Amino acid sequence: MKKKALIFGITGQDGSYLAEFLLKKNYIVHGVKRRSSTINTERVDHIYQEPHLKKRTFILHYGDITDSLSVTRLINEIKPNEIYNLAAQSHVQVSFESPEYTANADALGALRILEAIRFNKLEKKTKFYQAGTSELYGLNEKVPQNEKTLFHPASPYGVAKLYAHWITINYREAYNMFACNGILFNHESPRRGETFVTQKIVQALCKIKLKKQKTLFLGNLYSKRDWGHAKDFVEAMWLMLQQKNPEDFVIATGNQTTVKNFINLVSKELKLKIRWRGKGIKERAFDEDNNLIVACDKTYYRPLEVNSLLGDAKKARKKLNWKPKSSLKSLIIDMISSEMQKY
Ligand code: NAP
Ligand code: F7E
Repeated sequence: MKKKALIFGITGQDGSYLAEFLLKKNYIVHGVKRRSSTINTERVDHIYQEPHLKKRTFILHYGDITDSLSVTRLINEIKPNEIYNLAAQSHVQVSFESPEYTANADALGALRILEAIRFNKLEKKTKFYQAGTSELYGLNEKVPQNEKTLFHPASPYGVAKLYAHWITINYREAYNMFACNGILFNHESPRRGETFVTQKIVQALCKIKLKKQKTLFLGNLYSKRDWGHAKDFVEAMWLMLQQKNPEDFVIATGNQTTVKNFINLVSKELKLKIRWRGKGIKERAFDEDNNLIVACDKTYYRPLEVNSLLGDAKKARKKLNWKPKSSLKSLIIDMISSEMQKY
């Protein structure tokens, strides 16, 4: 019998890669999409067209992680073997503007799924994956960060995800459920949302190269992130649910880069020669003809910044036999080539 997976957050970056991955593994994939006034299924629409995937079973349902009834009903109808909770208001800066909604979706969303598994008496059948985050480490800059590093979240997003992390452990310990947290460091791809910094930089510099945009405005250029490729990271989610026992795992590349260096790397790939001048919010980059290419804008600074994230994924390497396949350079090339194809 084919296994059934249910993905909350199927229309997002990770949801779309995970759906492709599970379909290739012969799962029946169910996904939950939200009602929206514009089409929000662009990241998964191709699944119906791709010859190697289209014969597989892929079903989308309407639902919302803030709506217990829809969550409970879907889990009851589908009775999945595996549930992946990737649904979230996932933008850290936006979480400062919409803290209550972020808590409702990102913290209580996990609880609603866990409780629905219990309510439907599926504790023995259904395994649960919770999309945890390196944002849990927040102000704890002791690097590299691993499963034992203390959490100190620095945003309403991070605090909401802390609740989701612990409620997942609580249901595992109290009800013996197969529930795991993946503590995933930043992962990007051509499908990354346009307001996250890597995609914003790639899209703007491609447009600047093609003379379709003049200047890219950003916030803090000096935060350091451990950026991997989303395609590699979704495999780790699945591997966690194939283990004998449920455990939590850090998933990361183990390499750290500043936002400024990411700009330099993208510029290099695009053969855009840029030179930096000034300091702090006045720091700017110019091209050879002295055109302003990058400038800082206080709109993009956060009330509190997470300065340094660097993951230690030794446990995943050892127990899941997982390691990233993509380098930062190949991630950047992938993102640039996908962006350039649009023109
Ligand atoms: P994403 O692209 O922002 O996708 C989020 C998904 O959640 C979308 O499908 C979105 O639907 C859905 N969603 C949001 N609110 C919802 C609600 N109320 N009900 C149902 N669905 C809802 O995020 P991602 O990068 O794929 O990340 C996936 C998960 O991993 C998220 O939980 C994120 O917090 C976490 N995470 C991400 C990273 C990373 O670097 N990417 C790292 C660590 C953890 P719409 O398409 O309709 O908006
Ligand atoms: O910011 C700085 C910003 O929004 C990265 C989410 O997937 O990963 C992501 O959260 C850094 C920050 O990602 C701009 O201040 C500068 O220091 O791309 P980001 P994030 O905040 O690290 C974690 C692991 C998640 O779990 C989240 O869901 O870049 N930065 N200038 C900027 N960031 C943005 N977005 N826009 C700027 O203009």
